[in-house]
Amino acid sequence: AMDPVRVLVTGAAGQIGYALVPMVARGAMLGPDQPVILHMLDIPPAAEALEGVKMELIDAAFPLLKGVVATTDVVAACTGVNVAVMVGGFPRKEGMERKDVMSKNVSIYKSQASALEKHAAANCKVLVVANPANTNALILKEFAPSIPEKNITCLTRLDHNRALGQISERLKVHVSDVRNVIIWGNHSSTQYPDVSHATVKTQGGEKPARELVANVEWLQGEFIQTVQQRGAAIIKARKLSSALSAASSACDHIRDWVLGTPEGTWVSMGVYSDGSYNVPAGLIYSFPVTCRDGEWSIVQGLTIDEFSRKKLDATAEELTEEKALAYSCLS
Ligand code: NAX
Repeated sequence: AMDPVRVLVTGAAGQIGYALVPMVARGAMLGPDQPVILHMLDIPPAAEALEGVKMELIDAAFPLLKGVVATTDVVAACTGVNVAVMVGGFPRKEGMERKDVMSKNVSIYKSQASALEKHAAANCKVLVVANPANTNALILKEFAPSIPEKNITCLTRLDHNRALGQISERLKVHVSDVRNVIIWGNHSSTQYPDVSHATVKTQGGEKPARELVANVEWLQGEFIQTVQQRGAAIIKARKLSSALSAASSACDHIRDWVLGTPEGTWVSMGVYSDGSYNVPAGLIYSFPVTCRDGEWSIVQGLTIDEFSRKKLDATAEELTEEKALAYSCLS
């Protein structure tokens, strides 16, 4: 029998946490044969709700779930974890300055970085979901210098999946027949959903999505805006932000990272930039990646046209500003 993998979910008493923990316990993140032990962290005001989630996990009698740790103690939460999904954070409330929200999250991610560095299992893989996701991941990386930078990522898979969904709806094809869209940059409204290299499986073979859509205006306009603004559209409709789709995408992100991407398919992940595609090194930026043997690598050699170049640069610029703002919160 396989040893259980310990999966940390922070902010586990929140909306995304509530959707995510049963998915992990059912094997959607690490596969249908992989036993798991869930570590759930939240803050004291949410301790009772967190205990309720633990009760429900017990009541669901998941065969793969070998244990549950529900705690408000960061050290207990981080000890021995192999995968850490960081969903907890400080939300932006009405009337709050960007800098104030940043400053709260910088201090949370700084202290959780230290706890992970000291207590997580060697080679722990980290996924930051909480906003500002790219910059929280960057802070986590800076304050956990002994965790390899390859192990620290942020979630843009939800945006990636949203882009697949929009192409599938437009062409009336199944979403699993669409692949290789790209989300470049920040998980924010400056992200660039790019279909330049996307393909669609048809009866006549694989065709470029651009050719099938055959409407550059839509692809460069409404499509991009719909993906960029999808989070806001969900809030408007549900009066709550995306939760099940965020949880499902977090599972996709970790699953592909650990178990590998299918041959010929790439996915989008926020990773530490090495300067590929002339994106400034030292940002956590979303790139197209393939994964193998538990490691991601940035897909190289894609052509970037002038339209795309501007979009890649604009979202990089925003991330550079966010990085400066985060650093100004440290002093
Ligand atoms: P909720 O407010 O429902 O849940 C957040 C939970 O985190 C709460 O239970 C809160 O008590 C807890 N928390 C706060 N500070 C904490 C700390 N220091 N340690 C541990 N837990 C802490 O928000 P939810 O809708 O679940 O969203 C969570 C985060 O995901 C938000 O930051 C949100 O902006 C972000 N999102 C990111 C997405 C992405 O694609 N990267 C998409 C969905 C989502 O909007």
